[in-house]
Amino acid sequence: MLRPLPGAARLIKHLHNHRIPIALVSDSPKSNVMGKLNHQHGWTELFKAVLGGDEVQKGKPDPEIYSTIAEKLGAEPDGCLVIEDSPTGIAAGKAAGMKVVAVPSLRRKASKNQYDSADLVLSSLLDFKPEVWGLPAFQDWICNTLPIEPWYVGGPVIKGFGRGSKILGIPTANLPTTAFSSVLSDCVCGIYLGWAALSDRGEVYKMVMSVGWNPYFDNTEKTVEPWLLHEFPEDFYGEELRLVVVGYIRPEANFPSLEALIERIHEDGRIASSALDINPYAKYQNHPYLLTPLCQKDEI
Ligand code: ADP
Ligand code: RBF
Ligand code: MG
Repeated sequence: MLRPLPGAARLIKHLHNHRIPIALVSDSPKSNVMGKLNHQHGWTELFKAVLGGDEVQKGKPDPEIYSTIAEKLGAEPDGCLVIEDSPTGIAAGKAAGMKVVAVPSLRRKASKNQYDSADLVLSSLLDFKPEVWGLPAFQDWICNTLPIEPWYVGGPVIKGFGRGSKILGIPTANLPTTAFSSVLSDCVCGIYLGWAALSDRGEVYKMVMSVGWNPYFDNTEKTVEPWLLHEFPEDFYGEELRLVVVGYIRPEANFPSLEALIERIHEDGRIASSALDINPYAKYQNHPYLLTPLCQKDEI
């Protein structure tokens, strides 16, 4: 079964609750689209119209599919906002005279110029700000953070690029990405907050972490790099690290200087540190995943 993109359910429910008409457009035949939609509980009723590739003469990048859906919605093209992940879809939306927000697919390292004709490129739907487009703003951000469905990852701390402490003065305890490659490929690159534990020590720490390709260093691999907000007297390579990731802060970014990157990471640390004191985040501090010994992990 296909899983919706992070932030998709939140977005369509929000728009529906505010009575903003939404439609689904795809190059695939309508029957395929409906099949997929029916697998997402309660989604079919949220869309005012659905249009499949078999219902128009010309597919994307031709504007026909978007012009047709505007007619079905009884909307003027310049009053429509398209959210697209493909370059041909962006071209179709623009040719139809609509505003287009590009949200490139999660799995690839984005090569930006493919999306240049979009009005805005986002790294994920979590960064979509409806008020920019004259739509009602989300009300679910708390203390500059967005609560997410928690994810749980863990593994032995491995050697990273040897950069965190040396270049930034900020150590990040790298995890082996092979251990949870499916979680990793499904999650949005960005900066997150949560709780961390080194399972042999029986203590839980606040943490803030980056997930992704670190644009400033232009890595070739997607990594998970938590900075534990605690002073440790020594390294802890090889120890079992558990993370419960509870909220999102921002997309990964590039910075004009190393100092600007460092300053922003410290700001992320302050944001995480104060947000984690309150619910819905504080309650996860006691989650059993954090301190359960390895051999019992499968039973949670
Ligand atoms: P690497 O590139 O090998 O990850 P870093 O310079 O990022 O090296 O340092 C990370 C290491 O520093 C961790 O693996 C851990 O052993 C140690 N460390 C000490 N304090 C912390 C902390 N507060 N948060 C994360 N790692 C820490
Ligand atoms: N690297 C980037 O290139 N862009 C970022 O926006 C970014 N944000 C980070 C936020 C946090 C909280 C942390 C801990 C790291 C961040 N880094 C970012 C990653 C940093 O580049 C990484 O720690 C180094 O690559 C060292 O391995
Ligand atoms: Mg590191």
